[in-house]
Amino acid sequence: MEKKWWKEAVFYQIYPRSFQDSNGDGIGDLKGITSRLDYLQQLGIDVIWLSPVYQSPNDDNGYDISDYRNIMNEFGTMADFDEMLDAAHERSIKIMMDLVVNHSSDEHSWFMESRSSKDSPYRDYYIWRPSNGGKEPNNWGSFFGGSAWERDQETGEYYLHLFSRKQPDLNWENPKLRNEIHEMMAWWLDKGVDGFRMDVINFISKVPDLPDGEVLRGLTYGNGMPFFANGPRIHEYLQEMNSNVLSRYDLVTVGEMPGVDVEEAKLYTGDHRNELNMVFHFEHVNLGYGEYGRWSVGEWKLTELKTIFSKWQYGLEETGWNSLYWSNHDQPRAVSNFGNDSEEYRVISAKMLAVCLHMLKGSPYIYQGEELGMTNVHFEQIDAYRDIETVNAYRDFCDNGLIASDTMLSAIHHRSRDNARTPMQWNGTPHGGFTAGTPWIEVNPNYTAINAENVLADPDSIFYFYRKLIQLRKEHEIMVYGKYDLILDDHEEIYAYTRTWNDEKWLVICNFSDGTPWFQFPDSLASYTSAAWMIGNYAEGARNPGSFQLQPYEALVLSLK
Ligand code: TEU
Ligand code: CA
Repeated sequence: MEKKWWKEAVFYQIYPRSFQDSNGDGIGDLKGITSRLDYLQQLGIDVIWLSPVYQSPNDDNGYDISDYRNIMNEFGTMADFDEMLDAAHERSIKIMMDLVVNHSSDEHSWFMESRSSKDSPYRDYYIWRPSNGGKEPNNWGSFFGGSAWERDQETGEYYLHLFSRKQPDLNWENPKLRNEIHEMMAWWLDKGVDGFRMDVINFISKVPDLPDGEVLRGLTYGNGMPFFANGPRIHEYLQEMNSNVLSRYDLVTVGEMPGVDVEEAKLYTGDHRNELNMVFHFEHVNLGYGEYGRWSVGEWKLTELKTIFSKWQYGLEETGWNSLYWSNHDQPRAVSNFGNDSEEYRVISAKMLAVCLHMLKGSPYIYQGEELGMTNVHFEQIDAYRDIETVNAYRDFCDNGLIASDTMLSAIHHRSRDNARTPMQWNGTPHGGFTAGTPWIEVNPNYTAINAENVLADPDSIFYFYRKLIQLRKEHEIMVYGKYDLILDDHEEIYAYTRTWNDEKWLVICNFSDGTPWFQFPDSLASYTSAAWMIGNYAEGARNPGSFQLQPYEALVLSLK
């Protein structure tokens, strides 16, 4: 197993729109981020993954890019970006950019050229098809509702958009387009950025004849996933990108990949594959999804979570590398989704989740506010929501009666992407200190209790607990490189595993319940006679190997001898 800086690093995701506003317009910006770098340095993170800051009409908050080489007006200027990059580097913090190249904005000059005529030299930068007897070219639905095709008036043909109609898919079959993307990436890397998180990068190769997808009961549109997720030329495109651009720099890459499985991930991240360093898979965040995906909220079992994580841990043991995350800007808050956000258990369960994730083998990602234990928001009115996916889904599912509106609102409380997008809660002043103006989306009303100022003043806080975990990672190679082994596979409350590195063995025990189950050393660990405490979310103290009772949401790590 090769040692790499990005395996040892801890990542922190910033969603710039919601991080820190510096000029009172209610929208987070680059100067705001720069002003908070000391805070991040104090936390101890190594790399910032910056959600998109490029020029964009913001149909999907920057995931619709109209100019890849300019900064979004609302976020500031290129000079502000350069200043932020330098200020981060001065603090030994790297910047990983979001790269959104499955699609652009319909306001990108390429698309405006492309739609202008069938003979445009840019026509083939996008995916155009004639109508199918007056209808869309195929039955695919878009992720944000409706058909994945839009008829364009100029030429009467349809263009493909897997996301909103303002996010036309780029045509990677065209070598000229691929070359443009490579040059743009090199331009940013030459500027000094340290890597890319690649948005839905496993969608860029489509099965060329674009066959119809299966239509689920009650739905209007078909599922195109089998024809564009991990498509026929995906590995060729990534290897080409690697040889033309990535291999020329010391950088980190992570591909966001809905629908990826561990076998595919071995190909994407395998040691001699020359593709990417890591992927983001969706298996654990899709737990409890039902008939209508995230809008059907079901139960999940701890054994399911353990099975998923273990499959990925063992699967990428010999080759490749895992990314580890509980949440991001598309997911509910970690503590609300996987822990317990009640007043009684919020802090303790947030710390337990931190232990569970950071002790796994892979590179951990912290989503902004996770270090405060920020929770889901429960807006009472649909009008308070801003996210295009949430707003469209409410319309689509409620208008035709597939889901009753109060059931839908409750699903939104559990699963809306806006749970992650309410502003960072910096202090107890109005709007949580995020802005002096009116925020683009309301702050979670619990900001008076849950905020950065409070956690910084409390030595026992979630913030300092994360800091300790990050510190521990710097001091103990076992946390990065140690082999993972699951124990107590069938336990429904406790997730326990060991890490092994040379002659060291660590035992990680996490109680995912509010009960007080007994932990019983398995036979495989019977030869160990002492257990030194490394970290835990209850009082410090060695444990005697054998059996002991856990507190609600207790997590502890023991070094066995
Ligand atoms: O997300 C891709 C994706 O498939 C989902 O996570 C998406 O958020 C949606 O919930 C599907 O139901 C990426 C970005 O992370 C997301 O913010 C963008 O909206 C999307 O791609 C399009 O660029
Ligand atoms: Ca601003």
